[in-house]
Amino acid sequence: MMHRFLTGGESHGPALTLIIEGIPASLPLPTDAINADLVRRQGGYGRGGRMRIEKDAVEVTGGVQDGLTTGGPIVFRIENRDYANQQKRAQPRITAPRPGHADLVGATKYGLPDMRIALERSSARETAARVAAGAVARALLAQFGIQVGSYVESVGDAQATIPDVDYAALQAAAEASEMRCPDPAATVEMKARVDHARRTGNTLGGIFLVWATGLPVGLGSYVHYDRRLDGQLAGAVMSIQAIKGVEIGSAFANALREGRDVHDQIYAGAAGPVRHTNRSGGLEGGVTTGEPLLVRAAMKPISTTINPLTTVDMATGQETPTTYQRSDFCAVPAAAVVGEAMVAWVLADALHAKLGGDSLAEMLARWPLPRIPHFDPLPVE
Ligand code: EPS
Repeated sequence: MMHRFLTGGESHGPALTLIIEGIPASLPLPTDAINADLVRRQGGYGRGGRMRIEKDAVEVTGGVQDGLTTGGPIVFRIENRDYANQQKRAQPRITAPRPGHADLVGATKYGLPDMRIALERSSARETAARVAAGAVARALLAQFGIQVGSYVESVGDAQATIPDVDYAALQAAAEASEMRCPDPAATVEMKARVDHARRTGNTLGGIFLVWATGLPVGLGSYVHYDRRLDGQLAGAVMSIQAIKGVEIGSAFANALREGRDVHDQIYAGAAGPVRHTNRSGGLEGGVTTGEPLLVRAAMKPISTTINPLTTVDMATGQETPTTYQRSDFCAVPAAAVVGEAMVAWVLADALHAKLGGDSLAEMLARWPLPRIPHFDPLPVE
């Protein structure tokens, strides 16, 4: 791995801190672009009261000078505006875990006297820092013409019909939708499902797709398990809070088909081999094919529900309904933006591993990469 990042901080602590290591020097890094992604993550129909309080933005405290990376660790601080309110609120001890959240496993694993301590760090608030890391990765990828975007395919059982248009057009439509869904009719249906969940004290999950275009052939490798890009992508996306399934291309549908109906056949085009399908999702042998990368993820419904679930109060040993403070009803649109960040992060690292270099100029000197292998023509007899 060329790049690393660590996040620190709690959901209702003073701030989130992000340290990024390994980004090449002299990369233009406008703070506005990072903050624009933070705003995108805060959006989406179905968010709870917290998003009306937060105004996420990075304070850059290291690794950037005059808008360019220095090669040193990049350090960001994202303020939690709710911290001030939290200081004034009484914080009763939590002893009854919410099923689906990290409350019970966290308190058991770390021997915590109060499940609130586990809740604070396991919270998806941490994804604000991940999106900032992803924005840095995105800035690096953009130098090479690589774009990353996302859209929501379903929320609950409301499913979009995605037209077969280019990804830039889908991105524009997704940005215009309150559900990050390029299908306007499905957006209406999804919002109705969220309204129903809100009315009935329930929550909803869904499925989103992250795409990347402009990729070279040859990111990742088949030579070791930990260099396979599909494994890295699945791990990175699965690590997002509430993500429980990841698929590359049409993997689950492919498993139901015969091989001749799955593999993306290779045809002779004017400028080299071409494919007319992309069921592999842009990866063969854990290596990018140069086709669009397609990563789909399933998010479970949020585990904090107004209408309670049954749990056990660990202080009394008695069954009890869960208690509710505040939460989102559906965060699939936000999760899609976090998915973009994690995919961008993995791709930027793989690109840097492929090209090498300590500065952007050193990386660009090795660009573009060949798109087809070189074979000497067969000797004429
Ligand atoms: C979260 C609970 C909610 C969400 C939060 C994740 O926060 P609160 O408990 O303050 O209402 O809004 O997400 C964010 C704060 C965010 O920035 O995405 C949880 O328990 O995971």
